[in-house]
Amino acid sequence: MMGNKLRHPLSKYLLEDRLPHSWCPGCGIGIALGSILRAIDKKVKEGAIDYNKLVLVTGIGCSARAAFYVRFDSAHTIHGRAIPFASGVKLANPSLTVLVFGGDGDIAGIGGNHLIHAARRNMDLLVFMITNFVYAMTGGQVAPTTPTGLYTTTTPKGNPERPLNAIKLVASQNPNYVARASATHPALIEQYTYKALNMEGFRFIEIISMCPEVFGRHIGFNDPVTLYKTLKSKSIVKDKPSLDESDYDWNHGWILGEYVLRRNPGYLTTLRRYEG
Ligand SMILES: Cc1ncc(C[n+]2csc(CCOP(=O)(O)OP(=O)(O)O)c2C)c(N)n1
Repeated sequence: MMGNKLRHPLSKYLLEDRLPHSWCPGCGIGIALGSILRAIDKKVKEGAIDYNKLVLVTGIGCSARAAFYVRFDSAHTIHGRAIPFASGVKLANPSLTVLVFGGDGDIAGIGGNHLIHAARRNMDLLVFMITNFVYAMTGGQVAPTTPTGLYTTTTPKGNPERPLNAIKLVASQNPNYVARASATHPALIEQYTYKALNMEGFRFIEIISMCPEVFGRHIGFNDPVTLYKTLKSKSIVKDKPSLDESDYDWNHGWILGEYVLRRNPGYLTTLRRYEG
């Protein structure tokens, strides 16, 4: 039994009996989740959100396992379908704060169609997409986000495709908030989450993340620290970047920042107007 003094500051939000978690040493998913939980904790302490009304919905993948570890309502659904499941939760009980957390394959690959339409509807969800550039859980296959030219287990001669820019894709619809953060910059994840938590409408935060095992190791990084430092050096923070600056490639890296901030009515507000 641990005394209160030794409890982790985020214990309230984590099912500690499920630990240790399944993420590899050096993986960025835990850093991302920790930063999100710190932002939630601030909001809960300020009385801006109700801890008892938090819901986390995930699909399938390493990132999606976050649903196993949080100590509030969560649903671990099927691959690519976290957004429609979460939309149903929000529509059934609009008083809930509904979060979606998933990998780039889950959210923008198999679930890409749902991503577009939830953004188009300005559905009242906060979606976090972990971009680790591969399908990690299944062994490092090419993902829609894999930078051109990189080795993956299914592109042994290099990825011939250009990566999907989820920032531009989501922004082209009707979302209220679009930002890109990185597990190499946890304070930014916390800051953007804090800002987006109480907004209505569709909010999308892409989080670039380290997968040392089936991404880093496969492209020649022998230890997680070197991969971390490399991703950090490729992450440029910018104040109000333009959407044209959101394209990325492995050589030039990527711009972190807030790409879209609007205060349009969310889906539920719009729906109520139609229902009179
Ligand atoms: C319908 C369906 N297709 C394929 C799979 C196999 N599968 C499980 S996890 C996964 C990849 C997950 O990758 P990503 O969403 O990027 O998450 P990560 O593991 O990188 O966090 C795949 C293809 C599945 N479970 N269900």
